Amino acid sequence: MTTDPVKDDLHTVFSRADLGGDDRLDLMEFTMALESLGLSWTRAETQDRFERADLNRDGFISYAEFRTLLDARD
Ligand SMILES: [Ca+2]
Repeated sequence: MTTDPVKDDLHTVFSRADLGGDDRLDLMEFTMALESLGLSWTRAETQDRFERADLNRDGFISYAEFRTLLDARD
């Protein structure tokens, strides 16, 4: 339970995009998450953000990495 609606929304977006249910997003799932946030990045931008967001370079975006990416956006 949290009182932070933005955090709740982000977690909902993350969970819905996480089709594999493994608490991490691959590039396709990551793209879906961005689309549901209304972020219209090109394929190249999405790929670039994905690689930047993947801080531990495991090829997937964890929720912590997802949060870090979105907290850092302008
Ligand atoms: Ca990662």
